[in-house]
Amino acid sequence: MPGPRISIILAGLLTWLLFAPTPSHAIWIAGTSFEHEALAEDVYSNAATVATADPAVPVPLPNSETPLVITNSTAASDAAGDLGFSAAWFNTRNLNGVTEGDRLGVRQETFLTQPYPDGDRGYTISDGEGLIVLTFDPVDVSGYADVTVSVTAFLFTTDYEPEDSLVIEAQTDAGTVALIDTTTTGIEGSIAEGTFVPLTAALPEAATSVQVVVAYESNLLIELLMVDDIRIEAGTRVLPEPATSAALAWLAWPTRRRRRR
Ligand SMILES: [Ca+2]
Ligand SMILES: [Ca+2]
Ligand SMILES: [Ca+2]
Ligand SMILES: [Ca+2]
Repeated sequence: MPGPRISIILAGLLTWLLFAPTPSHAIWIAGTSFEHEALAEDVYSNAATVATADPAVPVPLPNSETPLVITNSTAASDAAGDLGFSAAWFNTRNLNGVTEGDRLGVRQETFLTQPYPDGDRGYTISDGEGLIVLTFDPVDVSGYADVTVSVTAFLFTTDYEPEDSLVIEAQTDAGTVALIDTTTTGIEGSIAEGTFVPLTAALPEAATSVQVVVAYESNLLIELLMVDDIRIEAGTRVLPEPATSAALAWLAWPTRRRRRR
């Protein structure tokens, strides 16, 4: 049995090894790459996305019978270990939004000349003729430090007007951070077009929950957005796992026992 001083040194060393920041080996918390949803060679229509809709009221975009996956329930996503998501449309332009068959939801776009950043499918949003908001399930990040949110985005190469915008943000209980926000700058010049661009933001250290939101305002089929490889990761686990606690307790045990004498 090691002496008390050795025990303390060993415990300290083990603690440092376990809790030292490991930026090159991020700890996976949650995410999705849309690889477990069904694929359909079809387009999506929703008769409620019309020019007369109240701009302040979101129009939910449920799955179609095709089946095109626009929204995935938490339960269905949990089965695959993925993050769930849901989509809604807002009438921001007094146009008929996704009434005519648009590319939307989990898709495998065959026009791509480069691979998806992960797997062989992603989430496409195009020709919304209004604002489409894709919201991912909330994630508990308490017990982690140096938490980051990453989303990889692809915008088809075209001329975006100032009214078009892309906002991807991480909404936390300690504030919202943007991975990208083109609402004041416009899309042109704010992000490379025609390629997958990884976007990352660090969460406030006080955040204990986070929700990733993608909001895309556009009006043409060619103004096509894809997102993929959604990741919520940590640099450090703050709370020790039970096995770790047991190991530390064992190393400290001789010290405690001697003190009690
Ligand atoms: Ca993917
Ligand atoms: Ca449309
Ligand atoms: Ca452009
Ligand atoms: Ca446009």
